[in-house]
Amino acid sequence: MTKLRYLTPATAHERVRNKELARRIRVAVQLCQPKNVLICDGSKFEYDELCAQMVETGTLIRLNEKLRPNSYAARSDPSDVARVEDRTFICSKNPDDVGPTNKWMDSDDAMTILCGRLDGSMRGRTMFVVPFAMADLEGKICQLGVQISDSPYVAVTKRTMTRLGARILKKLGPDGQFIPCMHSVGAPLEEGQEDVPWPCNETKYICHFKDTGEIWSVGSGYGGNAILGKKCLALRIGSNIARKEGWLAEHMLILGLESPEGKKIFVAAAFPSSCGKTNLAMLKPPAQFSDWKVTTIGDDIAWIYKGEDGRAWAVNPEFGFFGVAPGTSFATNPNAMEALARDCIFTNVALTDDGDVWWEGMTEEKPAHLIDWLGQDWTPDCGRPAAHPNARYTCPITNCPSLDPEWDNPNGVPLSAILFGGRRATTSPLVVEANDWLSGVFMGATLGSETTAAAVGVVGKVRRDPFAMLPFCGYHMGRYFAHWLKFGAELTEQPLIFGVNWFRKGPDGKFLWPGYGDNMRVLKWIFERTQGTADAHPSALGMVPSFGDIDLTGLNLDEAQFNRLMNIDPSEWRAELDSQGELFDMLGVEVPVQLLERKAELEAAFAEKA
Ligand code: SAT
Ligand code: MN
Repeated sequence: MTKLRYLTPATAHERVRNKELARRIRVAVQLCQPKNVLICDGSKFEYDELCAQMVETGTLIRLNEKLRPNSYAARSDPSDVARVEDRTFICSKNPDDVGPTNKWMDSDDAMTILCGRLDGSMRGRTMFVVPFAMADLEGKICQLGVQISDSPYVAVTKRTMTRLGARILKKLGPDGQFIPCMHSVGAPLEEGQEDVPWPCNETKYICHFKDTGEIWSVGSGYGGNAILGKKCLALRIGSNIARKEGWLAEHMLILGLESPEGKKIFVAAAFPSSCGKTNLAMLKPPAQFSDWKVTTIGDDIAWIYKGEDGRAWAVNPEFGFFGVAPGTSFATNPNAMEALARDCIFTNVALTDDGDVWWEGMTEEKPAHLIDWLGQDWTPDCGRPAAHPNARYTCPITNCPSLDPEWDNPNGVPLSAILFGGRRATTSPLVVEANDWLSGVFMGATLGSETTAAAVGVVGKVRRDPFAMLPFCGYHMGRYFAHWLKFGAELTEQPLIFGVNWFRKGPDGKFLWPGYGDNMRVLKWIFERTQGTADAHPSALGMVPSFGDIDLTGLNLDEAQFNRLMNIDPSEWRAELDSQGELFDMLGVEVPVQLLERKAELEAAFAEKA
């Protein structure tokens, strides 16, 4: 029988040909003192074995094989349920490198703290060495990383979320460079000590070393805190690499949009975490648009570069989805529901009595009894949510029925449009087309959104979230704006830029726009704008559709309601510009002067008439 090949810590590094990786393994072993070492090959056998072990230890619960084949549920520690922005640091020698929107720490101080926290932190545990690639190995901007982790949950999740395994080590060769990612849950097991299902540490540090490109995370096993290829590498370190190399690392979905005539465009869209990126990426057009096709390339991250043809090309560096479960249903996102039918790991969802999963919004009728995400009995009248609002699924991208045939093209896809969207109850209209790249960049730079459960903290408060990158831009935000302007100026054909808001509410507090599949109507107008076939009229913010320009057939939405959805209210915008000004003031002299000029232009347009 085949077995996982655990290595003796002291000699594990000898099994690795890459010299730098061997050195790092040796150092990590000395520092963290694991029980043994496993170099992950990314095989299905390895995945199944590690999952089986986690079932034994209680970290995973195997779901009913008939209802949810090859799938598991995990319950995290209640203190470890989301990204922790106030424990996330960009470390460098110079505080000015990271700007006021990031938490800075001196890199030497950070290393001293981290080494202290990691000292003996893997005692009694296996140290997994996980070689992975972000983006296709043949692609120009593919980045290789190696994550060292003491979490088997992280090791298996990374197999779903990244291109993982032996071929990465082969590609690295003896001298190849990679991004080192060091991770520990920070919960050593002493001799005879019983383990808990979700080991973690109350004290968390997620550190990005700007000067060396390393990532070190200790204390958490959840999502972006622990799956270090995602926000840490693909965005925070990625944005630094992108700036140096002249491309963009963005918090964006990528979708394909094909008209009934067979004309196809590709669109990228930035929304803050938990604002419906996955739903838009997998949108299923409503019945009257069934001759339109929406296809999925990515749901969270886009790396955008200038192609040889001078256009902006985008790749999804990921390999799977780590999506928000609550709210996902056959009504809101049927493609996701099909993708989740098998091969998934669910975290912090509720369990049904027949061994399946459930979360708020999955079905209209709530089950009569569940085990909630805390492991407690749950009934509809108990007054607690059954799933945590940031409960997530991990699912292979290839499960997705709307997957675009180009999803793994190493060159990516050429973009015709870029969307910026926030969650705004007021102020922002359903859709606006920027007049040019500069006003589009201004839209991105001043994006605001109500906070969600994806990060620990208050939910529902409007905060500025430039480019939906506030928690993910690994350097000074003002310089990032300048980088966007420069990138656009170098393109020979720029994508059109649009601002969208699916979340506007009426005075009764109800959403004015149905959203979900009906967003197809807005996508169709955007498609037609890229082809020059849809009408629009100028407004202070940019080109906007009039009633009749967006196809509303079959929707019960009259002209007055449409106008409310599209309303650009000068007094709301004066307040909005003031709030945008606070962000610009905070970023100081680094804000490109063109953006300040654009702001002045808008201020003049919205000024109170004397
Ligand atoms: O960063 S996570 O991967 O935990 C999820 C998100 O915030 O989008
Ligand atoms: Mn995200």
